[in-house]
Amino acid sequence: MKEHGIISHLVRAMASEKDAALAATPPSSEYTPTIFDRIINKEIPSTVVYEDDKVLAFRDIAPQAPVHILIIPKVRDGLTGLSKAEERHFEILGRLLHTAKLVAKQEGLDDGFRIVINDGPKGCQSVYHIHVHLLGGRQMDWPPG
Ligand code: TR5
Repeated sequence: MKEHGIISHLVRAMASEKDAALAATPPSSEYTPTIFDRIINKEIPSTVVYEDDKVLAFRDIAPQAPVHILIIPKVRDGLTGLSKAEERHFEILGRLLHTAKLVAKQEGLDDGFRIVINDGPKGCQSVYHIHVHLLGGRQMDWPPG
């Protein structure tokens, strides 16, 4: 990804989630890199809270709750979003959710937490590398906006 692309991406991350999602371009191919590739490769710093050979969990740059962590697969394998999930992804999808549970425990979210997976423009997705949002540390509302 070119530098100007990264900067505009960062600026979008600072805007509202909805604005960022509407400005985001779904990838032209399943191989189009995203900002998360650079975070995985440690080319861009992030606050990592959990890492193993398959997944990475790091703090969201624009937290929507006292605890806001993103859990992502290190290899995207076509999973730009949940809507692209196929049978070969069953294991990594389970791993993402299980990691969310582990990290919730690690963060002391014993009274509850929320998991969010945004998909596509109407689902407010702004980064096309599947990710699970783990939100906690405050009372959540229902329905979500
Ligand atoms: O909108 P969706 O569901 O696609 O979630 C993408 C999330 O990535 C948003 O909550 C953003 O705040 C978050 N984000 C975006 C960037 C970023 C990040 N979290 C940590 N570090 C980040 N860097 C360094 N750069 C971003 N552009």
